[in-house]
Amino acid sequence: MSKTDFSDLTICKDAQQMLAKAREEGVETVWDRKRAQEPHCGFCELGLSCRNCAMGPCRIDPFGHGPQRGVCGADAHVIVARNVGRSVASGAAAHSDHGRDLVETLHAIGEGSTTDYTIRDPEKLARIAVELGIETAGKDTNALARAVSERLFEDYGIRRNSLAFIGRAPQKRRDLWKKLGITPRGIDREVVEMMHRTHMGVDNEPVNLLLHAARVALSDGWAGSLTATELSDVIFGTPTPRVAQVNLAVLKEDHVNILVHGHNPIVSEAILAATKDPGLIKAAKDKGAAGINLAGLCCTGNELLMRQGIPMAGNHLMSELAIVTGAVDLIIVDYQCIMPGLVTVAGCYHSKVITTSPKAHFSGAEHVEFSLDNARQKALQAVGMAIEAYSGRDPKRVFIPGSPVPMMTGFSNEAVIGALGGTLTPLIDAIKAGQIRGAVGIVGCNNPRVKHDFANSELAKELIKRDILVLVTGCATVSTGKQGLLMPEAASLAGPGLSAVCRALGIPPVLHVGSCVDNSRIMSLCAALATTLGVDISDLPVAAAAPEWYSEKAVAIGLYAVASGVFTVLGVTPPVLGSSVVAGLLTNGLEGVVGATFAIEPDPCKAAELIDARIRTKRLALGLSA
Ligand code: XCC
Ligand code: SF4
Repeated sequence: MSKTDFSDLTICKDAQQMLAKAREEGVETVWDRKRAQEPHCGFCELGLSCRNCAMGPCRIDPFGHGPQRGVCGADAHVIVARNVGRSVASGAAAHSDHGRDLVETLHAIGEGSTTDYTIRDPEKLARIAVELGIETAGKDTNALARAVSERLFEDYGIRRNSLAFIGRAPQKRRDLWKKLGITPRGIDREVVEMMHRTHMGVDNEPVNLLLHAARVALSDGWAGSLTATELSDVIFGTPTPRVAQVNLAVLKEDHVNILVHGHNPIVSEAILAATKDPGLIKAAKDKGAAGINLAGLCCTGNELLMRQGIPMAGNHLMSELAIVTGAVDLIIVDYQCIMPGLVTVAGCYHSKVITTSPKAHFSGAEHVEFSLDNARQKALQAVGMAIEAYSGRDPKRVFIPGSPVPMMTGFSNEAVIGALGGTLTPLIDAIKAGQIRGAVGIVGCNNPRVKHDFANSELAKELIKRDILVLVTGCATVSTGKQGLLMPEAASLAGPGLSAVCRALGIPPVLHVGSCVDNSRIMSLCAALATTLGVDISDLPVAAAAPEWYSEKAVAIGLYAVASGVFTVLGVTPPVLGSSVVAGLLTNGLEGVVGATFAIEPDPCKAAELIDARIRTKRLALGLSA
């Protein structure tokens, strides 16, 4: 049982208060369900179980007393490697299928078959067209939209020699991928090939399996996710810096409260537009509300936050607790990271859950299917349902804790380079001078196995102290935002060099660069830095960390970072320790192959030390001060 103040489960006051309320009201949360699962299966934790075929399921005894092979004869190394491969395939598929939805949206805009979406950044569309080698002369924006989307569709299905954006990676890196035979050829192709290889009796050599896992991950990082980011910018606008707010207090007691949850801005942007509809605002007022309030959760929240400054109610582990406030009238979801338990929690209150994607139905939720030709109308309908639900709210059960924390957002690469005067030179100079010793992307999730938000925010604090610039995406954004680290004032927590740079530019020492797919922004920035310096990404004083990761998408992100040359620290042990070959390759052997590895370190202070040591080594190798 946890302490009654719940401070052992989460560092966030708003979460602690909602956990107390949930306990009082008999509402089960993710932490209760996790406890009910303990102890977790030891075979699965080590990656030693397999159910890939009906001769099994099988498991390998890690102590050597029981079976050492599955029924088919697969040993521990093959089983663990196959399991890693399938996780990477699932994660890459999730990001990339999200990207595909944006390609389809761009195509529909170009064809004129949707009028519910437009192109807000035609200059970026034109830049991408040039990058992809598309003739732009004489083409209007719609023609460019068609041409770009048609080229990007080919990254999914058709076999080409190379992916559209692969040219962004430094030449040295591309040469290395080629030498290793892991240049990604197509998004769907690499995922499908992984499913093929992990079928019984196909690829039974762990190193070969892991190399393909790297190829799958690269197709995510340099194609699927990158496509999602770039086209979201084209369609919904490239983010620019602005101040917004975060935590549960962004909910408003006297408003109709709508939360968007999921990943794809296609639905959440339509909802945002609908909340501004004068007829609906009037309808809300007629019901006694002061207005309609929209806030985000998880990555679709990050998408709206980055581009529109819409406040964030919380991250992954806050999604159920947001409903426990009793103030959420509607939660509208697209896909990914939406816990099925959300529907049960909503059932304890008046809150309505609406699903929107044909790919993501939830038992117990209402389904309002969005498509490109009905998005505006469906969004109006959904907001109307929120207003209806508001009438059923029980004011006696409403408790919104605390007050909102301000946070800066919107640091797209375009915005960063713009703020630096149009080139990377000032950033490179600051790195050379040691004012900024290096940069680290803290990415991803929460996991109830880790004290909520603790590892994400402590690691950020430890790094900025050491003059290491931090870039955050996904759920780590909310963790660090709630601690005040995303405001320029946080410069006072940074080391002297970083602090001076932040003060000069008026920026925070922790920059919000977007959602999970926007980790591709970090890769593109690393690539641009490496290319400018004439080195490979693995030569840069950079690292990545996923202190509280839970998702298969995080596995794909971690692996594309490593395969691109970025040292990556995981705070949660992945299920690989059952194979010395797989664990050894991931945490050591890959260094000699791709110039980077994973490290596993749950303690954020020790993780910061590992990263610091790495950055020191890389700086010295570049002939810079440590
Ligand atoms: Fe999901 Fe993207 Fe993880 Fe948050 S961070 S829990 S994947 S919402 Ni990407
Ligand atoms: Fe067992 Fe092999 Fe089938 Fe896996 S693939 S379940 S190890 S027989």
